[in-house]
Order: sequence, then structure tokens, then C-alpha cells
Amino acid sequence: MNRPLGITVSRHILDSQHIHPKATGDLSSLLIELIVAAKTISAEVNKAGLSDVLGMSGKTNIQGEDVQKLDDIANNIIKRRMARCGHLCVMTSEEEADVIPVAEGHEGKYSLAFDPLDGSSNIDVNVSIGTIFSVHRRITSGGQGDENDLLIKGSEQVAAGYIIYGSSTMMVFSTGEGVHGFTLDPSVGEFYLSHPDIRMPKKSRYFSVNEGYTRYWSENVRRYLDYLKEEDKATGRPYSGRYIGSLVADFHRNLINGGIFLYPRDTKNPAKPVGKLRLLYEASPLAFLAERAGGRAITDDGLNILEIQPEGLHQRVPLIIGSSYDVGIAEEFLAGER
Ligand code: AHM
Ligand code: MG
Repeated sequence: MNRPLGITVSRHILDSQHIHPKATGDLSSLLIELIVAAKTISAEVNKAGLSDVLGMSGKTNIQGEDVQKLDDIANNIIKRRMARCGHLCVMTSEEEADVIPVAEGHEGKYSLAFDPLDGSSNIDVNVSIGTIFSVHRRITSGGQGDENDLLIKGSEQVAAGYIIYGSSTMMVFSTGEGVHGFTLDPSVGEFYLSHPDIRMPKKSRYFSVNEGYTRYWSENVRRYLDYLKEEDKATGRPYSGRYIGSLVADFHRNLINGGIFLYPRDTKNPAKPVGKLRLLYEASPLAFLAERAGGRAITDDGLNILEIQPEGLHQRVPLIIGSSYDVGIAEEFLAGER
């Protein structure tokens, strides 16, 4: 059977690079190397039940969370490969307290923030998980980089994206112009363009939030949730709830079908005063994709996620992200205007 000739992700990256006459190809090489890491993680995730990689690693990360073995494996795969790619000066990962240096003599002009395996609680039960990444241009000059190359506003990202290990493995990313999705053909070991120029529907019928925490939210957030459960005048039905508990998977569904995801701040628990999700390698890269696809991302006090100046590698932010119309309505509730 003759299959249509698909556009590989490497072809797509190189073609996009040619649009920019001044591009050196460094970002393209960086992304191509990251794709190899993604394929390696995908292979590990796909055979997880067969090898001894499920369960806890026995370690605790900087966030005080138990590190699963697959978290640890994915972290090492990205860190080892990317440290020698020649285009990075420093990295940060959800699983490491301090910055991760690159290999001596392999320093380059970008920095990388990543969550190696997001949605850890779903690892052992065969539910979609993902890898999230964010690339910035370094601001220090020469040699090894430092924290300053990572503590940069999300609006300055030069590339961001995720890999979702779901019913198929997909990579979705943007280098600033458009958001494109590529599906891994495991029989060939290659990602092919399957979702060119993804646009997030303006208005949605879905909301994603962990409602178990309702009692910890502000009055305004609770009123917004009540609004979502009222009958919509146009459809005669309330919004539908969809929550997987893997940010990548919840975001991916909302990106394709439209939807709003919320992880508001916990107002009653002093240990979690600003929500759960991390700015540098969860909120900011997904906010970059949302905006490039026509959506929006704000905090629960109305700040644009991409305009927050990061103060720490593992800083947390309340996150509201999704279809532009719905984020707009949420914003009005959060400001007490409705
Ligand atoms: P993780 O990076 O340790 O997996 O934590 C982040 C995950 C997100 O994928 C998801 O949106 C959220 O935590 C779910 O948290 P909760 O179980 O509190 O609803
Ligand atoms: Mg995470």
C-alpha cells in the first residue's frame, strides 16, 4: 500500500528555519536533539508495564514530592542528551533543585526548562502523561550559563511545547509562528506533521479543574464554577467537566477541542498559597502555545502568565488557561465584575 508522503518533524523544522534568513540552525539542532530524547522517553513509557520501571524511585524532589522511577528515567534521558547538544548553556528540571550545567566545551546560546514527565500520579495506571519544555535565548555571555538565563518572562520564549504519551505519542510545539502537532509513527520511529497550524476554538463547552479542592478556592473562583454549571442560554446545557489530572493531557484536549483549565490558588492552605503548577516548565510554555493558537493564560488575579517575571526556578503560579472567550469570562468573575 502506498502511504501519502508525510512531512517529518525535522523537515518541518528545517523548512521553518529557512523562512528566517538570519537563522543559524542552532535552534533547529536543539529541537531535533530534544525530539530524540522524546522518542526515547516514549519507548520507555510504552513498555512501562513490562519492565521494572513503575512505582517509586525512593527519592523526593525539591517540591517535596515522591519521584517515580519513570520521572527519574525521563529526567536523565533529557539531561544527558541535551547537556551535550552544543546549543544550551544551562537547564532546569522539575526533578532537580539547582540548575543543571551543560557538558564542558558544549556551551551554546539557549537555556532549557523542562518537566520530564508531567502527570506523575497517572504513570502507574496507564493514563496519558507528558513532557513539557521551554527554550529561552541566554542573557549571560559565554561559557556556562546560570539562573539568570532561565528566570526570563514567558513572552521571551523562542520555542515551547510538549510531548504527550497518549493513545499515540504526539509532539506539539511552536517557535513563535503557529502551533503545530506531529504524531509519532512507532513502526518508523518518526514524527509526522498531523495537526498543522492548530487554532484553539474561541468558545468551549468543557472545563477542567480538580473540584475536590472547591473549599480551598476564593469566593470568586467558586462563583465562576457555579456559572459553568448553569444552563447556557445558547445551548440550554451546562459546560461539561473533563479532568484527567495530567496537565499536558488536559491542555491538549482543550487546545484541540476548546476548553478552559483551572488550577487556582489554595486560599486556606498556607503551605500551597499560590497554586500547584510551576511557572517555568508548566504554566509558561503552555501559555506560549495557548496564545500562539489564539487562546489565553492568566493567573487567578488576572495577570498574564507570559508577563510574570520569574523569581525562582520552581516558582508556582495559579493557572487559568484555555479558549479566549472563556478565559475572558473567568477574568470578569475573578475581578468581581460578575
Ligand atoms: P507533576 O508534575 O508532579 O505530575 O504535577 C503536576 C500535575 C499536573 O499534570 C496536573 O494538572 C496536576 O498536577 C494535578 O494535580 P491534582 O492531583 O492536585 O489535581
Ligand atoms: Mg509537572
